Amino acid sequence: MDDLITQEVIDTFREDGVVLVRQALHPDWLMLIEMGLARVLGDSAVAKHRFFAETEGEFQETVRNFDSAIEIKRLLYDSPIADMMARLMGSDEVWYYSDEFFIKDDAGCERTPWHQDTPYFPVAGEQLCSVWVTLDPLPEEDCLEFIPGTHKETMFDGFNPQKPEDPSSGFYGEGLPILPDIQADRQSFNIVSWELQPGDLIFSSPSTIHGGGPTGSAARRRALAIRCFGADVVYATRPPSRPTVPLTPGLSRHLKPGDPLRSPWYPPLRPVPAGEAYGNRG
Ligand SMILES: O=C(O)CCC(=O)C(=O)O
Repeated sequence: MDDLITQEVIDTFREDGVVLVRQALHPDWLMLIEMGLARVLGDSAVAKHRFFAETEGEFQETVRNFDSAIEIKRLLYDSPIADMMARLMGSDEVWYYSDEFFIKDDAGCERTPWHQDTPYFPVAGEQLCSVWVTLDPLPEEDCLEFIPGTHKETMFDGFNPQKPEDPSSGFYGEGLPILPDIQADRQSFNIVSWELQPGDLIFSSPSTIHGGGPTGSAARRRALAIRCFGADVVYATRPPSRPTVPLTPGLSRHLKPGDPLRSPWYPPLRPVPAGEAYGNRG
């Protein structure tokens, strides 16, 4: 793992808030993700959120698959993903925050609007890390796109998932500035993206501004994002008009702003708890 997460990769992650590591995931782990995706798609109890539901460009998202798919849970305990995140964040301890499938399973699916993730999360701190992996080969224009360096700048309001075509309405509609219309003025921003193969991993800060490519030339774009945090992350509030994402009822009854983000909603991944480790099963 040290040969993949080199000091140069760590420096880029911290400076730019995004870094690509090619062929970092063995096909076994891709198979596990594919099995997890099949399980959540076939499970009628798992809520599927549909974006752009009224248009041909509809795509689906499912969040916190860790709870409903054993494959995603095993991926997080058994694969090197959490170890890579530990190195990138500089934290020996790693907690799970959330995971999300983004399923664009046809040509003509829309873009995921430009946004940051941290406005939706009740968190503050530096040791935050997301990873994004595609199960399908993607041309550069269909990849997840990023604006490096923006993790150190303003936190903007998110887009409203019920109105993704209108980013100007905001998620909370109060308390945070509205993101500029990046898509309408792309040439004014330093946008980066890559041609990708399954197994390539994009690590980013959830505060880095990003937006998801459509399915133009690639008819299929099935991606998994995982978000984790390290020891310096604390509970923080967000504007009260909407709950944070994913829903965590009761969290605010137990934590006050500035408390370390410790709760059963966020299980520890590293060090691997004894009951989840290979070789410790009695
Ligand atoms: O894959 C996409 O289109 C969106 C991904 C995303 O927004 C994320 O991983 O936070």
